[in-house]
Amino acid sequence: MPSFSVSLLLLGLSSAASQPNFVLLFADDLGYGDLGCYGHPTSLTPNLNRLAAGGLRFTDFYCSSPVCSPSRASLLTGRYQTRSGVYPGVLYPDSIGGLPLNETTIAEVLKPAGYATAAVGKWHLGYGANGTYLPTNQGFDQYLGIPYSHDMGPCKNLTCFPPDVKCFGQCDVGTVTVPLMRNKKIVQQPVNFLELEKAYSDFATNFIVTAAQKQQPFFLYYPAHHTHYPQYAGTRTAGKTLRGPFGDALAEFDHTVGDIMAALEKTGVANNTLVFFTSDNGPELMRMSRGGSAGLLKCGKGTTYDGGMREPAIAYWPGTIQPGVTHELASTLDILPTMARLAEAKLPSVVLDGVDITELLIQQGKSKRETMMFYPTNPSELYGLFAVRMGKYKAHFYTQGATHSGTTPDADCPVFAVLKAHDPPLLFDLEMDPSEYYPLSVTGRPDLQAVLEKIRQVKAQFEATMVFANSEMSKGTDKNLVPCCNPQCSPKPTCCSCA
Ligand code: CSN
Ligand code: MG
Repeated sequence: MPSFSVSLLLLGLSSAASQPNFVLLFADDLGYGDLGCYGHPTSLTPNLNRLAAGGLRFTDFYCSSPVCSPSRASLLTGRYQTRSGVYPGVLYPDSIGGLPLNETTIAEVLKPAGYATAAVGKWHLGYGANGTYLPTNQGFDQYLGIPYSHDMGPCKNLTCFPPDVKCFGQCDVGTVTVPLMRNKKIVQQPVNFLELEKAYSDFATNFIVTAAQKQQPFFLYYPAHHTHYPQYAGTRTAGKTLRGPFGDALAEFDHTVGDIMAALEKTGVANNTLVFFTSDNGPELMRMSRGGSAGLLKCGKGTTYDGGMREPAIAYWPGTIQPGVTHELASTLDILPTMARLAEAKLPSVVLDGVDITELLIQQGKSKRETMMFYPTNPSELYGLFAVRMGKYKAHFYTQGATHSGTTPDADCPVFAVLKAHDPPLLFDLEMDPSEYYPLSVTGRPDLQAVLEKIRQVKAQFEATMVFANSEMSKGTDKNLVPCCNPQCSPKPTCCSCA
């Protein structure tokens, strides 16, 4: 469909809009500097590069948390994690809590509008008693995947390249091996990681082909395990890149992106599909060269510096989104309201933190987002926001390093950089200083004093209306909840192993 007609339809000049399909690609622990199209010299990401060249590439796109589960909760609900209670830290295989079922996910927004929905890959929004929190209870018709991080098990079958070399670092040896679920059923335990990506790719292709044949609009959510620790890759990409295990894992993810694009093109729906790519949080610098890269941004995973939360992002929709680069501010929080608008679906009647960025996507317009709020991995009402970005300025009220950001030469990043309050806040101009190296002095600068004053106002306003939900993580854990393919067996967890 030519872009002008879509624009006209969106402006309400015709009622015959055909609902677009959505493919949401979500990498894990992939940083701002990890893709070829964001400047990495040795990453091999031809398919993502192709999406970037033919689509809109964001330079100032943020996720809502520097760790996984809260970031995913925000992506799927359009709300900060403090509202849903998916904090602090992340969920584990034996966690009692999860993304509360009364939260409305993108899938639950799109289903009533007629969409087929599927999730494939890493869920990490809870398992719970009898699989209460699995994707099929959160608006997804179908699911194939591992319900949490793949290091949350003893790393069986997780041979890294070269095949006789052990994965780098420790996995969780005291719990069950990692299960592969189809909907709510365990179909493999332990997972065969070397064939996993192919299974995901086939699942995604089948889902697209089936929906296209039925002429039903669809939403495919693909949260990848790549490029989370420990890195692994199947035979198609193991040893094939210049970047070692991280590069091979990233190339395998990119291969699946290529398979999904091929399915969209073969079924003739590519021009009616918005493909959106981003990542859940910054790179795990503690893994050194086997972790990701934040590029020129400061620190990484676990911190509220930009390296922890600013992410590569690409929106691709041939004929509708013009190729280009945008410096407008946008966030994972904005995806739900934007997809709802494009699908003409009803928004949930709750407080949303996301804004509709349709005009930014299809008319090279401005973003409605003016601020981005930064909560640490353990948000609390006592401390509140750690940082606020407003326009090109970012003010840090608190800073703190993180275990996940260890090992780089920057002393502000590792866990040894203890919690520090800043009054006045550390102020950076991210356009002139994206690395957050040079705090601005406001002395004798009434213009900057006014900026700080405005940021304080915006922060106070936001915090006055933020209602913290009870923490899901504080519900604790129960060993009996871990996924087991052989539920009555003993002794657990070792007996939870099936062919
Ligand atoms: S995460 O990675 O799930 O992608 O955020 O696999 O924060 O303690 C994070 N953590 C295990 C992890 C533990 C993970 C943590
Ligand atoms: Mg992650």
